[in-house]
Amino acid sequence: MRIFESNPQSSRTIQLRAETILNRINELASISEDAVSVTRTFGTDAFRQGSQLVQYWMQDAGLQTRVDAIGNVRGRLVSPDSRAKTFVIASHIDTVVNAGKFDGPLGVIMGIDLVEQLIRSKTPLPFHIELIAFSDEEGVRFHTTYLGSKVVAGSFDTTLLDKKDASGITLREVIQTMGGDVDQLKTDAILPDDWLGYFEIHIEQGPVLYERNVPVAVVTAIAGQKRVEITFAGMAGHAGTVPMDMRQDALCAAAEFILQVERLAANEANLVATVGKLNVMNAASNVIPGKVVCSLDVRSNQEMILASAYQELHQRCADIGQKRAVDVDWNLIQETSPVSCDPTLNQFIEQAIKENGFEVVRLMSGAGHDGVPISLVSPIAMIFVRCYKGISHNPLENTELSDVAATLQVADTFLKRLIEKYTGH
Ligand code: HGY
Ligand code: MN
Ligand code: MN
Repeated sequence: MRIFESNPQSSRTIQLRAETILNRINELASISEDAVSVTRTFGTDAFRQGSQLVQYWMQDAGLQTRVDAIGNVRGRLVSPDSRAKTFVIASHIDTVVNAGKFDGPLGVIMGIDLVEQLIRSKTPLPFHIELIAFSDEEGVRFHTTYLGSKVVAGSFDTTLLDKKDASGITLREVIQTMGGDVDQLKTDAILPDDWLGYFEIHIEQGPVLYERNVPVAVVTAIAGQKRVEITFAGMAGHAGTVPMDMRQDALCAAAEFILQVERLAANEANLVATVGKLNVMNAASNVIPGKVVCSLDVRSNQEMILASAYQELHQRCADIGQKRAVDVDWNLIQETSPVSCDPTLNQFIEQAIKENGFEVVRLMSGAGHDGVPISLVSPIAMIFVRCYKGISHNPLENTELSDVAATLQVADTFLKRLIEKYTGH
């Protein structure tokens, strides 16, 4: 049975598809919370505007769409077999602050294109396909990641509903403002028995493909991570009158800790650790900082290394606080274990990479992805796409047209082979 009638693989067609994808990337990137950067964080007006555009593209492709209670935009292509399982193709449309254009949207917009080809070719599907634009992978607003994919995976923690953002608005209020019903969160999950698999296309966000001059890679695993919020509480004081040996300087305590974080991670392979946020409360140049809040992000693809680094940093933080008479409040915000991608799905991806004449590169992901919570209920697979010097979470983030085209070829082949396998051909 011919899977694709019109040949989407012809280079002209592929080129046109890739151009459309890049145009849409730019169109979505033009929707932002501010005029100078790409920022669309969970539940903001810009986020909702972006979601509406993505939902329009999904509808235009011929999908039945809906927005679920957590704000995921979902498009469904049903199989003639009502008992079929569901294969999810997804990524996220929320961004970090001052983001690049590709982290998240590339996977969603390419997913729409891939499914549109299946619709156009009238391929009878042996499984349902659900395309999902997740609403909060980055966790910028509430400092908790994967809110959208946790709802779809059925692991959303409803105690988070009362979590407040920096302006004191709760997650519950944001969901309701977006028109969501928090009582729906449970029913928005895809049931464990209904999952066939999960597939995400995402920029590598690292330098390997750029250095090796290869357009795509298959992802073998996703690193585990722990995110902590740490409050250093010392004693605010007059910068001119308090002798140096009598100070309880919260910022110096934090600074000593931050350098210890860097030193520990720099000396341990398979470990990265970052302090990305630092807030000096009631800051003034002539005031000894009394209270400082910082973030800590620790990651490893090895559970043991992650756990021992976390313990070590926790202890060092307490020791610094004790030495400086600064109280330390250590608040673990979220943690995920390292997850493996599915070997069977990865074999299909590797086969598709070879069939299209590319070198097979296998990469572990240091970045977290929505496949992490999904991996608890479904086999997951990811394709990484080369990006400029591996730069991401930065406006310089970029992927070339030719790499989008190469990824389309590989992803088309991957889906074609998967459909053949489940159609029994
Ligand atoms: O932080 C990450 O790993 C991802 O960008 N959410
Ligand atoms: Mn991402
Ligand atoms: Mn990201």
